[in-house]
Amino acid sequence: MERKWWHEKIAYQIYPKSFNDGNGDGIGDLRGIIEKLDYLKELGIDIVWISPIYQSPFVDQGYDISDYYKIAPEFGTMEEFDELLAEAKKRGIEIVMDLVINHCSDQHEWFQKALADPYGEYANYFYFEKGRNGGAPSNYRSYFGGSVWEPVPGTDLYYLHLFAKEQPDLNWNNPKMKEELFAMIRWWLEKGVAGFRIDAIINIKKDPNFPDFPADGPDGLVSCTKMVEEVEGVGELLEELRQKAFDPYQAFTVAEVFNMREEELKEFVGENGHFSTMFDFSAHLLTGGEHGWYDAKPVKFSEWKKTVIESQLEVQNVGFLANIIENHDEPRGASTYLPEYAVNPRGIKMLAAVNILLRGLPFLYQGQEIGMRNCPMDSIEDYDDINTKDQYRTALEAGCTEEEALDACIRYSRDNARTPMQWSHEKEAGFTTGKPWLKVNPNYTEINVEDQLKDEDSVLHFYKKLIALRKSEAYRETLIFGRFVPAFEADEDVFAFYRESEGGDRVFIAANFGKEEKTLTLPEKRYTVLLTNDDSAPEGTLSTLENDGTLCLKSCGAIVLREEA
Ligand code: TEU
Ligand code: CA
Repeated sequence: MERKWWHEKIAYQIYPKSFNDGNGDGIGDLRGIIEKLDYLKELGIDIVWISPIYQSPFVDQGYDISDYYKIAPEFGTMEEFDELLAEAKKRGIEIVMDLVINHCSDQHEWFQKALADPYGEYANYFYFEKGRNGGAPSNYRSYFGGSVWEPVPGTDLYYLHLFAKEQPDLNWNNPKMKEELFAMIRWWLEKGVAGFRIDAIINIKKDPNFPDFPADGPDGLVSCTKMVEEVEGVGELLEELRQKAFDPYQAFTVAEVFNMREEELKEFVGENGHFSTMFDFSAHLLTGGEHGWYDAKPVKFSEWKKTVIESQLEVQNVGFLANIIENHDEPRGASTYLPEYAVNPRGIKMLAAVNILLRGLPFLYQGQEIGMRNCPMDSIEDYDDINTKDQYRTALEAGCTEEEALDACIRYSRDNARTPMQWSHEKEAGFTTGKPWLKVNPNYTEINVEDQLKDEDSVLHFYKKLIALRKSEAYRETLIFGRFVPAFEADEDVFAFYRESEGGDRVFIAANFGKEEKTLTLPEKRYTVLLTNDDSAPEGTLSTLENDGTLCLKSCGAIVLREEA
């Protein structure tokens, strides 16, 4: 595998609305991000992906862009953005923008022009299609519920939206539209951003015949993913995107791809693939229910482990994926992937050790580094997210009580990850001096950056140590580029693996997700403890490890060992 600058980095996702409010209006902003660059640097972050900051009506929190060339006034000005870029560069931090090009906002000039002239040039920037049999052109359900087709007023046409009706899909069969997008992408790269996180990109290829498929729900519709999965040829579009927009600047790209065919992995992230990397969503896919959040089951440790291991083994022969335990679309990792008895600092450190030391590019999501948890809301009114409102409705329609429907949102809402970052135990968690746009998790008095900075044993310090270990001169070769080799796979409570460099250096990582103490017998060698979340075994000692290689791990214990030659 050819080595790239970004392989050795640690990335961090900022959800700007909830990160840090610089002017007291209750909404996070660019000034707020600039203020925290030193904090990120100190943590060991090299790449920052910022969720959309473009001008937007915020129907889907900025994933509905009304002007790709403007900064949303809620977040600041273009001058502030330039300042952010410069300040980040000074600290050796690269900025990655969010690229939302499957759709734009219905307030975008293109769509407004299309509505004004539904048979004109701009209508062809979108999918304006004739209805069939007195109804919509096809029976697809949008990601946010209801038909993907919305009538174009004053015509017998419908326009396509795979997401909300305020997010019309852009027509990638239109060369002119594509050139406008490519030019926009180059404009941002010219400014000095390192690259993009690419939103929902697999959806850009449509079957122009929009065939119906058998319904898969009581609404008589079928998930639009069906068409996305069936249609051929997305690769050609992605290649064109890469060659015309990213390659001239050697941009770093990390794609959000669901519904990829297995055999396409190489084409997507292999040598000369469409993208630098993609998120590994294999674990996330375990969290969904068949019909919605209401019928989703808690993730079982055994399944999660199996999934992560399979993905690691598959990818290492092909490329380098981006590893996450949470993002702005998912509930908090600590609340999702840990058994209840492990949702505490010790268990969260265990999860961190396993996640950060996997092969791949770690992406932390804001607040993960202090172990932020899901935030239960008291009623559906307290939620802001469009997806949550749809899932609540879906649950009720499926016969759930209001309490059950709310319960599903409490477990799976995207707002779980969108509550304001907890900076301190001051009012509103130090996020704002005003009234925050979304409720602050009441646990901020216990879980916040300021307190954790003062506590050497905190989750935050543990993350710092993990990151530092990964980057250290002595272990980087093994922990970044080394192979992933699973160990003790048959033990149903243990997640353990080696990272193995080409030169034969080995680091062993073991975590006991079980409730009971575990004893593992390692090959008879000498070992050095590099890191542990076990307070009784200070770093550099061998106190949990006997001379005969017997390793004792308490419940939620995690240890990183170097195997001596
Ligand atoms: O998400 C794309 C996507 O596939 C979503 O359906 C995702 O599975 C869903 O949010 C899970 O509940 C991206 C963005 O990450 C998301 O925030 C946007 O809402 C969406 O695109 C539309 O731009
Ligand atoms: Ca603000």
